[in-house]
Amino acid sequence: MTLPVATSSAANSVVVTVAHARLDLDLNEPVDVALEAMLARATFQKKTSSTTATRSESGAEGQDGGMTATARFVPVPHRERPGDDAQIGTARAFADAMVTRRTVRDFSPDPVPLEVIRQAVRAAASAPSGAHVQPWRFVLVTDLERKRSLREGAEAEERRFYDTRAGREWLEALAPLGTDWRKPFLEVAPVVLVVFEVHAGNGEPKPYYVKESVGIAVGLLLAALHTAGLATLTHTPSPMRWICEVLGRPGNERPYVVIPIGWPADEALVPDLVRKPLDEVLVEL
Ligand code: IYR
Repeated sequence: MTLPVATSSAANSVVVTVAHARLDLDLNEPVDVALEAMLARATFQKKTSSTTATRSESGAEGQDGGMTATARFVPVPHRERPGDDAQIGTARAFADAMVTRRTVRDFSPDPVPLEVIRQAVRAAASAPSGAHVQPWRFVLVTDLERKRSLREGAEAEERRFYDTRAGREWLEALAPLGTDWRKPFLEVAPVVLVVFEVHAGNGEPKPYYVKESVGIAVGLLLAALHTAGLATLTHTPSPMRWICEVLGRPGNERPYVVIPIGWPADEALVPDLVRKPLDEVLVEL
């Protein structure tokens, strides 16, 4: 049997279309691994072509009870299974690297390569999200005027917080961190990345588990930036609605966290905090 075959290629992949089945050959992989994965996908698609999953996506009544979307399923991207020792070593090295991360409040004004931030956002945006809606927006601010506006807005809110809203118990909990209403880092740090939750409206679909999804994305973001050698601070002035206006964001976007990014100032100090030991935070049943 002769099948109609067509190919096209981009920088890192070749797309092979065989009788309407699209197969991607990933040239980032060694050729034998890429070919094996492509053939596995071909077999998988053949096996599942008559049983492709469908699911109801809205309350609109149709013959099958609602609109249906067909998900295309592909095999899990191939990854070699490491041996136990190598795997434990990798996990330990990652943990060792992450425990060296400290929240920094005194930044140098030295610039950072913006491509590092873009790649960290790429990592963040790979996070899992409710119904895969990806309800996040990352706004990268380097413009001094905007950073100054962020500082002014935040300091106005923080004055109210420290003067009246926080209450004694909260202020006592914050005392070891040495924070106050002043937020010079919003102006001094070369980059301020503001992360927004994206809600329905303005052409965006209804998201699910927004805080969980954006929280996971921010975790990946902090890990990526730290791995790249940069210092970060998670800043959450409350309320944060005013930030939409300062940054010209639409009403369906809600500020989630403000992250100054840069190098620590030469004289920067951090509180000498101790992390809870593993046997306190991990319960094994
Ligand atoms: N948002 C204030 C207060 C603050 C609250 C918590 I919880 C912190 O862990 C740190 C600070 C501020 O940024 O100063």
